[in-house]
Amino acid sequence: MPSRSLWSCGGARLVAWTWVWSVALLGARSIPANEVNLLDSRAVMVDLGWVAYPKNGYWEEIGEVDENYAPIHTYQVCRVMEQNQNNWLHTNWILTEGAQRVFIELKFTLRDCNSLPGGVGTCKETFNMYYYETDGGEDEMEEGEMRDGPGMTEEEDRAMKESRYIKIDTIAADESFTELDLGDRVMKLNTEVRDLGPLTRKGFYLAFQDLGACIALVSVRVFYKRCPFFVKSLAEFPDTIPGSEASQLVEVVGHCVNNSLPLYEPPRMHCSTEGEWLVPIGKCVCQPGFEEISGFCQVCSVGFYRSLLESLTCSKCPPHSVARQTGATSCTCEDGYYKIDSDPSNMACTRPPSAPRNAISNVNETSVFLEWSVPTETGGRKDVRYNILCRQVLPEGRGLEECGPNVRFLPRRVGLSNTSVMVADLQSHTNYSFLLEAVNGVSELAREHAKQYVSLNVTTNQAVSVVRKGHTEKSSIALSWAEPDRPNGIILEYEIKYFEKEQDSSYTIIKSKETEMVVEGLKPSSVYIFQVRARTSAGYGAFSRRFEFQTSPYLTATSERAQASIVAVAVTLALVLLAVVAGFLLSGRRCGYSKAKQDPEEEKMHFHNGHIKFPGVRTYIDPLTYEDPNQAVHEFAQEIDVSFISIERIIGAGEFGEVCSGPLRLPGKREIQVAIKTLKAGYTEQQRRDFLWEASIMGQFNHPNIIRLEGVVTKSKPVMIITEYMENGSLDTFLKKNDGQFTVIQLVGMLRGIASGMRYLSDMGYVHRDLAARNILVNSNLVCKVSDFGLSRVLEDDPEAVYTTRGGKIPIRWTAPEAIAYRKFTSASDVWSYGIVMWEVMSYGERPYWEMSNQDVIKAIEESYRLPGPMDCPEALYHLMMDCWQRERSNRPKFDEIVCLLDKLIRNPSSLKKLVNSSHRVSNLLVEHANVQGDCNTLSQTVGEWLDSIKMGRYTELFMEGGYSSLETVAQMTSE
Ligand code: ACK
Repeated sequence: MPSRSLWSCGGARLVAWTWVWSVALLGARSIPANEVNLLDSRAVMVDLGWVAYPKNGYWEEIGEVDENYAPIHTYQVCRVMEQNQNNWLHTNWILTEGAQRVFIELKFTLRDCNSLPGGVGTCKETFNMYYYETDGGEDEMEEGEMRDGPGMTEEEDRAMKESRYIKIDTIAADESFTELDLGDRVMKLNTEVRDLGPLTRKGFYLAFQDLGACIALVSVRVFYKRCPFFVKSLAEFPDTIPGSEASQLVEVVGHCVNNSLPLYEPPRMHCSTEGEWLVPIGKCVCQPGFEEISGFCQVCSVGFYRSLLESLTCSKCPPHSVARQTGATSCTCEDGYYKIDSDPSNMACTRPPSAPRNAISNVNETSVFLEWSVPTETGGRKDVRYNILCRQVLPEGRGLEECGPNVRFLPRRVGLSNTSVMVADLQSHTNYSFLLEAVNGVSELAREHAKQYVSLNVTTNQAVSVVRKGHTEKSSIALSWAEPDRPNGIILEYEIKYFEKEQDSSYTIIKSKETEMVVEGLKPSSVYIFQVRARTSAGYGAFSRRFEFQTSPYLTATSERAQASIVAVAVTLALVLLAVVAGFLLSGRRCGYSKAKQDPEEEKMHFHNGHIKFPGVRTYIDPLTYEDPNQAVHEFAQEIDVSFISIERIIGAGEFGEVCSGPLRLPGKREIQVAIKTLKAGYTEQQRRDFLWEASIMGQFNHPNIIRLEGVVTKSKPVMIITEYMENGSLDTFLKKNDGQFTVIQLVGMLRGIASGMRYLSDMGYVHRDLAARNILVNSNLVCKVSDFGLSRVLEDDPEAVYTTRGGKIPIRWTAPEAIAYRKFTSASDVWSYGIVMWEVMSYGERPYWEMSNQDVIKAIEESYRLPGPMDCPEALYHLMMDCWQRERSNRPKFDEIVCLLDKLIRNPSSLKKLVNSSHRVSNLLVEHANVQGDCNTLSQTVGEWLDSIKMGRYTELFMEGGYSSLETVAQMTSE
């Protein structure tokens, strides 16, 4: 094959490469559909004509043909033996065609300097790539201008032109070749791609600067990416050039084609800088009267219809309806059948129901209970309701009169859904006639048809009209009443019902055969309510209306004394309780993690279930307690209209779809930046539920160290969860990126924030189960917020979580031993994880237990080994970590104690000066846990000690008698 493969360089014969092999190695070029070439040196059939400097050119264009006799152009330079090389090669002007970001793909071979005989000193193994943007015209750097500036030396002119160039990168070879490779005919072709942007001019030049390497530029391809014309769900999206920023998304509104319409909102897609269409929102569907078949909208046949955009296909007309033409958007009812507007389009046409059946009555006093059976014919509908017409039968055959407004119908007179009604407050001893009518949704439309009734005749009982008060004493009242005027039978007895006024939840009934009696055993000076009713063989009549009578106001000496002693006891108790509460408040919140006196400035706390609670903290509600998960979502999360959100860029990948960011503009509120978690298309109902689960949990929290939920988008697709935007992303990555950049106080501040968020969660009764730096987000002010409530119950979404032998996934390195062993997840196991987060923070994102296997980690913990103190970690913090890793979970500090201790350390920075003993920092070796307690003790006082400490020791006995024998029980005292 060709002879140019050998060349001579600086006197030494250097075999640079056999370019034909390189070309053969390139293989056939197939360009992806989303790439558009602006320059491809391999596609140029004539000389490339690039400009080299120095003039006589160390960069040399070599034109040859490959094995298929296709011409190829390469540029080569090999000045490895000379000092101070500065050889430039400039391409021709490359038009951007409107692209703001372009990609440069270089294929080249490079000689290994070590393999050169004696050239090592001057030989280089890299070269530089530059660009220079210009619109062309007068600003354009014409070919040859590089060397021909008027009135300048060639050197000056060149320096001036080169200074316009901006460096893209230094290019090094992944693989360089030696003479041996040539001997073995092994070609080491390198491919490097760089991107360039944002570009603002019409075009640019590329330049390659050689500083003394042996290079062959085999191919240079410059291209941009675009999102190609695309049809999705009947929506067309045009060819789109992406934005200029690396992760920018360009929103494109699609156009509905072929008898289709947008469903809910115009279809949108997002064009990424990689030339991919992402995050589809909305879609087109066939218009009513059409259905989609093989990507086209086709008209519905006769007898079929399609009315709703949401339905997919044309449906057969429902029973008792017809569609006589093609393309029907609805069907019409047959004669005698009807439909109302609210009937779904797929519902049959229906008729009014027949009459109710088997009506019966049951009289009780002046009430009547009416009951009946459902009609035989419901008319094909489920919305059958019943109406009652009540009429009084007038005496002496004077006919019927509609019942007055005083008669009550329970639950109501019309629109009854059950087959019974109670009619109350009728006149006593009177005849009534009731008509029961069955109606349904289409009864109104079918008015021409006679109503269908059943009728019932009823006679009511009679009530006592007036009750009078007789002689009254401090504990008794004499009552009398008149017999009803027209009893429907012989009166067998009277019932007297009474109760103390406003205490009608309990009452007393006594009986009398007479029309008078003395009611005894009443409280002095108290108002009582009395009612009387009569009983005949037909049953009880109605109770009389209520009568109020009061007993005499006379107190005996003994009763006064008793009352005084009750007051005294109550006052004493109140005082004691006041003292207790005051004691708690005055003594300040006990840090619980140090015996030092409390700081009077700390917030006031309530005691609840043995731990301190912020006032007003609610309890977390497990969304599982909702039968319908959608209800839980909407109970805790606000629905946001998708039009208020703009997706601007992708910030990561979540378990269910992309995580994006962009502004949220709620009406009447200022615009804020939000993170948008999307649920990818094609999800199952279960996935949708799991995805929205996080929102149902997050929406219950409101704390500055818990990621805030802005709302959800569930009414359009894709389903989204919108949260506040955290500029610095997740804590582990953030720390790794900023290794060693923060002061200890800044790090402790971050830890304090996380502990405060966790204190809030534990007070709410929520156990996180996956607390780790990767699940903490950081904002621009370094505020850390706990996040990832996704499936924290099952941890499916955490790549760190692995399946345990007991089933369920657990992130071993972060999890307390009892949670790994028998899934005992509590706030105390969250405290263990918090200790690991402390370690992650203090070691700037190092992986806990490094590359040890999960099994080794479990074993080491079991054998009482723990992580060593991170480099430069204050001893006080390491003590706290070690306490979080106490085997016995009750010995671990509580989150409120942790917050308290961290606050103390922040207030007293000198306490952070002492760093961990170097013996704790033997590289990556674990250390044995020695139950380090330092100066931190948990609440271990007795009630007596505690009362002594608040100068109330004399009440110890009282507390013991009251059953308050431990501080836990004291803490559970309520204000009552
Ligand atoms: O480490 P990161 O940048 O922070 O990458 C992940 C990615 O999305 C997948 O979860 C980032 N992320 C999640 N939620 C938010 C948020 N609210 N604000 C900013 N970035 C977020 C996370």
